[in-house]
Amino acid sequence: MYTQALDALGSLPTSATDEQALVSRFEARVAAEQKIEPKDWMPARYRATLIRQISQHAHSEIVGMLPEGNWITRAPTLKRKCILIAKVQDEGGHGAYLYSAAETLGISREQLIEQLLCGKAKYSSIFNYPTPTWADVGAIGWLVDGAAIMNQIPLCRCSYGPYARAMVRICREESFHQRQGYEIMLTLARGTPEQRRMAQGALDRWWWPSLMMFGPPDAQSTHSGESQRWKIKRVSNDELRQRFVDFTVPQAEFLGLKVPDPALKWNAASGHYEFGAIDWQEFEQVLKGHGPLNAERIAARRAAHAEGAWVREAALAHAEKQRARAAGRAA
Ligand code: FAQ
Repeated sequence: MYTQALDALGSLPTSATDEQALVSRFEARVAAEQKIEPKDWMPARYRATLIRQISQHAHSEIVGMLPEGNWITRAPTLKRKCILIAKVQDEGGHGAYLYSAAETLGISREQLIEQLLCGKAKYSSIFNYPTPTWADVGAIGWLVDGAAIMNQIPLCRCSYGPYARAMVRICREESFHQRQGYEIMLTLARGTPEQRRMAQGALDRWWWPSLMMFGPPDAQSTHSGESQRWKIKRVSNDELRQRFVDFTVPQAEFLGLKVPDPALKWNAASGHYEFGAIDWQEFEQVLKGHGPLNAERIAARRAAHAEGAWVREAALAHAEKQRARAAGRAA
């Protein structure tokens, strides 16, 4: 990855006129829907924004394994356990694709992980909430993966090639995740009164944090203007949030569950649901590290990183041995 960064440096402009020409060519390519690839020249802020967004996304996938991972040993049946293991494993895979996509921009995986572990890098607010019941696993699949897909489908058309391609694959898997979550909710909603109460409780807990996942309101979104101009983000935070509400409320009705928002109502004139005010103070608190489980999540990642040190060392030693053997054969 450092080689790619050096290649990019090799094409650094030598004068303001050169720089302007490079910017114009870059913008024309973005406007023409051509993908920007790792070795292409790109503005420094485009690179920095992508590193920030892709790495936050990768960290979210990895930290996102924890809330559901908590239920693997307690899944209600063997079949549910197998499905949940596969789902959580998929999230790990998504994190790995995304770290690789970020590395193409000239930052190493070690640096990215260090930024997560020292608290410098963000990850999605949603993963700082607890999963006290099995229904929370269903609600995560239905709502959190549902919101993730809503946000990620437009990212499949992101102007940066490696991110767009990773998103295509990830979205396919997320769609299975969303359906498995909805199927858990359906089973519970059609079950005993106690199971229905569990399902309703999980919807109550995850509804508002899921709406927050789409990020601050457009008027307060610091990166949207630039990211939309560069076609990293294709659809605004508020527009995606509205799409999610419009899509999900009928699904809750089908389950016979009540969305915990007294202000929620269908507006036939606009063709959209109106919904109540989001508690943005809660969102800010979670982003500042004061959510219900922020400290626990980071502590779990730090412990996993420390406990995995021997695996990284063994993998490096194995790779070195293979390299030496191949070099010996070639000599
Ligand atoms: N949580 O100017 P904007 C998943 C930050 S994957 C934390 O609007 P932007 C799969 C933002 O970074 C879920 N921070 O920012 C799964 C910025 O901070 P900074 C993750 C947030 O980037 C399912 C500041 O606020 N998905 O769920 C959040 O233009 C189930 C200003 O915001 C992605 O990451 C938040 N919710 O738009 C796994 C998708 N929202 O760095 C396991 C890719 C905003 O300036 C189980 N990312 N911030 O200090 C995106 O699409 C965008 O980055 C947004 C935010 C839409 C999240």
